[in-house]
Parts: sequence; structure tokens; C-alpha cells
Amino acid sequence: CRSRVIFYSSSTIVHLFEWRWNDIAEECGRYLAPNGFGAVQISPPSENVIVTQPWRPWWERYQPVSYNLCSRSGTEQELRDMICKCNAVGVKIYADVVINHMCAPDMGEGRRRSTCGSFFNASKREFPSVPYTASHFNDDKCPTLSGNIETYQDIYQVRNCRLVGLLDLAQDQEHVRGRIVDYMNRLVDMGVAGFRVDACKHMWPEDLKNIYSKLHDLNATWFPHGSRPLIYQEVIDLGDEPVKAIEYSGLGLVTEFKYGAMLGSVIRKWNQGKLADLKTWGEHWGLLPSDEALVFLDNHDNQRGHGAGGASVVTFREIYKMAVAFMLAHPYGVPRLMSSYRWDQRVVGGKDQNDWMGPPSYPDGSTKPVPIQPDGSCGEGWVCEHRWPSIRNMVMFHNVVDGEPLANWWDNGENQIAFGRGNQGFIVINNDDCPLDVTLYTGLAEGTYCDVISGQMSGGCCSGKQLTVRKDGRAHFTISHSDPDPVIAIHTHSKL
Ligand code: LM2
Ligand code: CA
Repeated sequence: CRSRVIFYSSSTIVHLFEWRWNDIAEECGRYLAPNGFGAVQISPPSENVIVTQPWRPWWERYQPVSYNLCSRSGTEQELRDMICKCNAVGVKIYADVVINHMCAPDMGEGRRRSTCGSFFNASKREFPSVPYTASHFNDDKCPTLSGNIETYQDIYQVRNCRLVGLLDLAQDQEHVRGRIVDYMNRLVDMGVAGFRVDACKHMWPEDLKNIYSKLHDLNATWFPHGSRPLIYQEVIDLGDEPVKAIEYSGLGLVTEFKYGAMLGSVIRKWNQGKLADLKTWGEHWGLLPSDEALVFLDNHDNQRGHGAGGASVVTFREIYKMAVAFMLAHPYGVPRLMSSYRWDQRVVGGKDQNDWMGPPSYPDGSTKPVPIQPDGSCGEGWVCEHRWPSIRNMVMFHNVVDGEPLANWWDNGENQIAFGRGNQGFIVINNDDCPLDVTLYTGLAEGTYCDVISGQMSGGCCSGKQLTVRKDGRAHFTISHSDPDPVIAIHTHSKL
């Protein structure tokens, strides 16, 4: 495996939720690298409990029983092979690591109920293949009678009690930290470039700091000597609890949950929200400093009513493309895209009864491969948002304008906005119920540009709308409000 030369910085992460390692390996070479994606977030690679009631839910992977590397996504060898192939084409792998807890105590015992066949006894809190025993859990420190987190207003409960009943590991013990560090270092040595750390809110920042400080440098086969793992920590801070995202931001990036909740609300025009308000989008909205924030519209939890973010978050089901275009055009944060699978929603009393449903799979529970159709979309229930043409093209826009400041903002005071990034790119969005028809200063050089939302450049030809930037840098834009994609985006690499 050798590395390709990269001419632009590509930072966009795509979460290939529940994909098999073999499919990710192919996707890196055939699609992600050529289209400028920077990295893949993979589902947890560690061995987990097999849940059959309900049948093989996606969330069984958040109940580890060991740090052996086999799961529904594949074997350790397949994982290794995938990491190698992706690194070889310059696509980084970030592993989702579940280190706050093990499985729930009522998950039984034996070898049959774990994805690699490792023995465990949940009720006795014994996980011999790590090994962990009862003394490695936090129960003695948890102040509640149930042993579970009962209120999020008490930081001791949040950190030392069981999250939704899951056996809570004592990261203040050297033994526990050591097993976690060994696990993460095995992945670093295999070539991952970093981690999405699950449930950080439920671990003490000083323990995490200790763990991160013991991680190896990235594998020098693919990364410059001395490179450190990139860590983004899942901390849900919507502002109403005593645990704050800033407690973690010195340690790595932090997931900014306000981003998707607030942007979704604005795009839905809830509470008098309008796109013009986004002129000050970023820190002014109470978001973390831009260089500390991992940003996303939806994640695997809140797209199905789990986790946090609420009803305002947008998903593949609606208004996703406009929101993605804004996110990838705007300089705030490190962006992550969701790549989902479909499931049948059955909402009863505000709750989706099918929110547990796992990925497309065979009757024996094994995950189906991701087939690619002739038109480039995915089959078998895989949504593949990252393959939607306008989303793919906005990933390249994001790369082309990297490092350029927000420039030439325009709005109509309502839901029509436009902005540029230095003199490298320009985007116009119409979320009003009336046409947009306006001449704007773009900052771009004179010439004809191809709109990458309605089409793209290929072989010197533009398959979408064409925009003419005049000598004075101005261009005339029209966007119908009935256009299914009421966005125009042009950049220096889409010049005819
Ligand atoms: C996360 N971030 O902090 C993950 O993003 C989220 O997906 C995980 O919850 C959670 N933390 C723990 O890793 C998911 C899912 C839960 C599910 C847990 C454990 O959202 O619903 O809980 O994984 O599999 C399930 C049941 C729940 C039950 C629990 C324990 O849904 O009802 O609680 O298992 O048996 C009694
Ligand atoms: Ca904890």
C-alpha cells in the first residue's frame, strides 16, 4: 500500500454507518478518494453482544463484550485490509470506540452471544478476554439506588452511573485505562488516523486525557512521523446540563450537537427562523470555537429519535441537500456527513417503533453488501447520501475553498442568501416561497462557471446550469422556489 499525492486538503468525514469493511475498502478506491472525501467514520470495530430481542438492532454494537476485532462489519483481517486500502488512496479511517461501558447486565453469559464467540458473563460483570472483572466497574461510586443515571443535572451520576443500564467502566483505574489504551493502540498501529470516542460526557475529562496521552503516533507507513491521532469526542451539550462541551475541547474536537439542531430549525423556518439570520452563523450562536467543533446535520442516533438534537434535525428523508450545501460551503467546523440505510418508520405517539432496526441483512443476521447501481446510487436499502451528486460535488467545493474566509455575504432579509469563500467559490440559496432573481458580486474571476448542484464539469463540458461572471466579478442568478434543489454553487475548479 502506497500513498497518493493530495493536492488539496480534504477534511470531510463520511460516516458509513454499519457498512462492512469489504465494502468500505472498495468505496475508498472507487469513489471516496476520487471525489475528495477525507475520511470515513466506521461503526464500532470491537466485539459486541448479539441481541436477538429485537432482532439484531444497530445498537448492539454499542454493547461491547471484548476488544477483539470482529463484528457484523467483518473480521480483523478484513478490517486490516480495509484500513490499508483506504490509507493507500489517501482516505483516513476514524474508528468509533465504545470505552465508557460494556454490555447491559441482563445480556446473559456464554460464547454464543458474542460476535467473535468470546466468553462473557454479564450479570457477574466478567469479560475475561479483555480481561475485566466486577471490580473494574464503577458501581461503588454511583450515588443512585438503581445504579443507573437518573438525572443529567448531577455530574457524578452522569460519569459514574450506568448509561441506559450499561455496565460502567472505572477509567480511574490503571488497569481499565491500560486495556482501553491497548485497544486503541492496536487500531492506531493498524493504521487508523483517529477516533470518534463514544459517550465522552459519561467519562471524566482527566481520565480521557490520561488515555489519549498514551496513544501511539500514527503508523509511519502512511502518515508523517510524529503525527497524532485525531480525536473527536461525542459530548451532547445543548446548554441545559452541568457537563459542558468545553471541559473536553482541550483534549480533542468535540461533536457540536447545537449545529444540526439550530441549522435544521432555521432551514425549517421554525420560531421565525430565516436563512438571513445565518449571516452570523458560528461562535455568535453559542457554538464552540470553529477549530474545536466536529459538525454534522444528523447522526446515527438523532436521525431515528435516539440521542439528542430533537425533531428539527434534517435527515435523508427531507431537505437534506440544501442543508448539506450550506454546511460544506460554510467555513465553520470540521464537517461529517451521514451515510444511512433505509428502514420503515412506524411512529406511534411520537416514537418510531422501528428505531432499533439494523442494517440491510440476510435472515441469518449478516449484513448485506452495498451494491452500486449503474447510475451510481446504492441498492438494497443503502441510502448513500454521500453519493447524491450535489452532495458529492459540495465535498469538492469544500476542498477547493479550504482556508478561504467567508466573503461577499448577501441576503434579502428573508430566506434568500449568498456568500463566497475568498475568490474561490460562491453559493446562492433560495429557501423562500418566491423566485430569486438577483445580480451579485461573487469575487470570482471573469468567466463561465458550471453549477455543481444541478450538474458538474466533465470532459470540459457542463451538465448543469451555466453562470457567467462578468469582468466586474458580478453574475446574474435566478433560482425558482419550486426547484427541487434551490441552490447554485460555483467554484474555481468548475470554470469552463
Ligand atoms: C452513544 N453515545 O454516547 C451512542 O451514540 C448511542 O448510539 C448509544 O446508545 C449510547 N451512547 C451508548 O453507547 C445506543 C442506543 C440505545 C441502546 C444503547 C446500547 O441509542 O438505545 O440501548 O446503544 O445498545 C439499548 C436499549 C435500551 C436498554 C440498553 C441496555 O435501547 O432500552 O436500556 O440497550 O440494555 C435498558
Ligand atoms: Ca461512565
